[in-house]
Amino acid sequence: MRIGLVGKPNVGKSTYFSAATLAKVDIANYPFCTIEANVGVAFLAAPQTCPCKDLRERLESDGRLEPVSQDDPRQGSICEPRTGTCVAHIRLVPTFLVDVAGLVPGASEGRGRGNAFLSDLANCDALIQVVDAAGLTDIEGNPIAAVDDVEASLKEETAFLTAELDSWIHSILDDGWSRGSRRVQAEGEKGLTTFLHERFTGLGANLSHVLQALDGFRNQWGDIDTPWMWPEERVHSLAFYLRQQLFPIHIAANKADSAKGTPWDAIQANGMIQPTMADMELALRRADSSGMISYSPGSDTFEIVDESKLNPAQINALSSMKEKLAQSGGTGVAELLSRVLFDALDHVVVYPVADETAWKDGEGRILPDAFVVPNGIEAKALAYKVHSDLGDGFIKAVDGRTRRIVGSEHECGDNDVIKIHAKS
Ligand SMILES: Nc1nc2c(ncn2[C@@H]2O[C@H](COP(=O)(O)OP(=O)(O)O)[C@@H](O)[C@H]2O)c(=O)[nH]1
Ligand SMILES: [Mg+2]
Repeated sequence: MRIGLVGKPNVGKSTYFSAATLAKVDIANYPFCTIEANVGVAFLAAPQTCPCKDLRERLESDGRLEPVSQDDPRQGSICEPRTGTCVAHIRLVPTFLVDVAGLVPGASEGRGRGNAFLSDLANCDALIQVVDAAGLTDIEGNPIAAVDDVEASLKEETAFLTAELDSWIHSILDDGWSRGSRRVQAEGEKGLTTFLHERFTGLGANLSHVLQALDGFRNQWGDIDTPWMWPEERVHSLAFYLRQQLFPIHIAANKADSAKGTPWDAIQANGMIQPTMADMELALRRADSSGMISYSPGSDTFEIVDESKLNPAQINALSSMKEKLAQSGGTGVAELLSRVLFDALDHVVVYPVADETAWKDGEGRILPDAFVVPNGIEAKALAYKVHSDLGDGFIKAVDGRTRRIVGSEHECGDNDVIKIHAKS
């Protein structure tokens, strides 16, 4: 999965990106070694406790494992993740994050990075627009003392992105419009559905997106009969309905630490809205990496490791951060990414293993892989994600919890442990 951060300059995209992709785990070890400069890996806590907790309980009750000792740095976790980590049975799983700079007026007409910018957006599975909830920047991102009306400026800021996307989709529609219209003449409304579906598959459109967009459009404009006669305004409105389906946009109302009240309540979005404090998240993760504090992303507090090693200014800064963090229930940075990945995109974490009893791989590592996959993915499709040979030779799968044999169409759910049998 790939989540894109987008927004006007100076809202905090790069800060958000750095914070979310800064992890103690060794990112250089990540199997995708050559990724573009603006792409990073964010590790997020799996929604459920790692199955290594169940495994530990089973081993303990069989007398094959001692109970967790007080000084266990992994606080009971016994899995051996190939990527990410697991402490206290909180398993971290990877997702790609992209810092998509270049939202400028007229991108849809080729200004700035133009089409490169738009195709970056199209390559993401979900978009988070970072906006300035403190009102410290104008619409072009220039720093200012403060805008007069933050709610109005937030509305303008979000409308700016959707307007660019609408214009871009409109231009794609215009491109083949006479061909699309001819299909409606020949096949009726179904012709338009097929035309749109084909035209926008490259942007991730499926049939249900197209049908839902047409539903909304029909409610506003009535029957789809003579598209060749539609005024520009009506074609643009079709672009609007398509964009709503193709590009749900989640909002990070950033700089929440400096915001007055909750101006993000005024934002209307077709995605989630979450106040965030990206620079605090970055400061906390850096302080944690350097051993000054102990902080887990998503938490609403942290511990100072050794106060005697800090100077009064550091202690002051940390205690003011602690207060703000407690007030807001966390910085929102990791929380928003989790909500987007697990709730909006409806993804789950599945653990493929080679041994359905010991939950190990072929080399004896416990639960080494955690795959982030669409909820309800079929066993055979999961097999393909593990390895194409496993998919091609798929025979059956075994549910590691119930030990039940399941077929290729078995739907996998969150936290499943699955053994796949394949012809070799
Ligand atoms: N007050 C406040 N400032 C922030 C926050 N996040 C980022 N900034 C500041 O906003 C400015 C622009 O940040 P940057 O990440 O470079 O923005 P980008 O242009 O969108 O990538 C920098 O001075 C950051 O320190 C935040 O949560 N609160
Ligand atoms: Mg930047």
